[in-house]
Amino acid sequence: MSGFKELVFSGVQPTGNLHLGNYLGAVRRFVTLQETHDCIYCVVDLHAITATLSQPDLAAQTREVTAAFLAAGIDPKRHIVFNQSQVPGHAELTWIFNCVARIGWLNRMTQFKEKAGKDRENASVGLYDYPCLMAADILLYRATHVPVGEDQKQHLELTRDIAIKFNNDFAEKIAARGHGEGYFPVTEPLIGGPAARVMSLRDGTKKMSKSDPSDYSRINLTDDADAIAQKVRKAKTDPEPLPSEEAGLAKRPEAENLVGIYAGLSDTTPAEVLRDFGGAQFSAFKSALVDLAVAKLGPIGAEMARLVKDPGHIDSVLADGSARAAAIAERTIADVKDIVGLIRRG
Ligand code: AQP
Repeated sequence: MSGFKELVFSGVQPTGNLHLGNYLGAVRRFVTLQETHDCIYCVVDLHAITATLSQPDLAAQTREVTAAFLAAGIDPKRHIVFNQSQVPGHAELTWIFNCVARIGWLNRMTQFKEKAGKDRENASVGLYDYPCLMAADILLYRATHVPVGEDQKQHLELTRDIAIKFNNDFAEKIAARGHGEGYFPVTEPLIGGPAARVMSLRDGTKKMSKSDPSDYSRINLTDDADAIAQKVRKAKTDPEPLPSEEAGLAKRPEAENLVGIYAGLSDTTPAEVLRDFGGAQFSAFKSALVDLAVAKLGPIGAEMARLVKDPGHIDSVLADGSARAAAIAERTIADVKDIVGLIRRG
C-alpha cells in the first residue's frame, strides 16, 4: 500500500433501525480509527434506495444515522461526515466502474442473492449494481482502509478487483501521470473482533439486521433501557449453562452471539467473558448483559434523541462535510476522466 496516504472510508445506509450490529461492527470502530487516521464517514443514501426507492422519510433517516455518528463520538471537524448524494462523484465514478466490473463478478455477490430473494427478475438494477457504487464510494477518495462488518467482505473483494483491473487496463497512462503504484489503492478491509458479525437475538444463525421484521431480533440504538432489558431477556438461548472455554460455544449459536456481544461491548474477548461467567445460568448472564448494554448504549441513544431535535445543525454538519468531500472527489473524477480519455470541461 506504500505510495498511498492512509485514509479510512466507510458508510452506513440510512434504512432505519440502526442496531447493535451496525454499532459494534462499524460505528464504534469508526470512533477508534479517528485517533490514528484521517477518516471519511458517509451516510450512503444512494445505497438506501437500491432496495426500495420510495422510503417513508429518507431525509429523517439520513439525519438519524448522522446523529448516531456524532453521538458515538465521531468528530466532524477533524474528519469528514457527509451524505453520499450531495457529492455527484459517487454516481459518476460508479458509471466508469460499471464498465470495469464484469457481469460474472456481480453474479457471484451473495448479498444480492439474499436481498433479491426468489423474485430476482423484479429486483432493481440499482440493487444489482450496489457493489460498484460501494467501490466508487471508497475509491473516489482513494481510501486505503475500510472498517466494515463481516457481511461486507465480498463487496470489498470486488472493490479490490475493480481497482486492480482499472490500474492494469490503464497502466501506461497511469504511470505516465506519475502514479507508479497504480491510480487506485488496493483497499484493505478492517474486519474483526468478537462482534464483526452480530447475530439476531431470535435466531443465532441469522445476521442482526435493520430489515428483520421482528424488532425483538435486534437492539436499536434508539431503544431505551426497558426495551433493551426486554429484548435481552427474551433473547433465544439453550438450556445449558455457559461453558468455561470458547470451544464449548461450538454449535451453540445463540450462546456464542450473546457472549460475543458482551465481549464487544466490554472491549474484552469471548475467552475473558467465559472466564467470568463460565458455569453461570443464562438468567444471571443476561442480567449482567442488560446492565452493560444500557450503560454503553443509553448515553448514545439519549444524545441521538437530543441531536435529531435540531435538524438544522445536522444539515449544516452534512453540508460542511459534503463540500470537503466534493473537493477531494472532483480531483479524482478529473484524473479518471483524463486517464480514460474523456474530454472534460476545462
Ligand atoms: N449484524 C451485524 N454485525 C456486524 N456488523 C454489521 N453491519 C451490519 N449488520 C451487522 C455493518 O454495519 C455497517 C453498515 O451496514 P449497512 O447500513 O451498510 O447495511 P447492511 O450491512 O445491509 O446492514 P443491515 O443492518 O443488515 O441492513 P439491511 O437489513 O438493510 O440489510 C456495515 O459495515 C455492515 O457490515
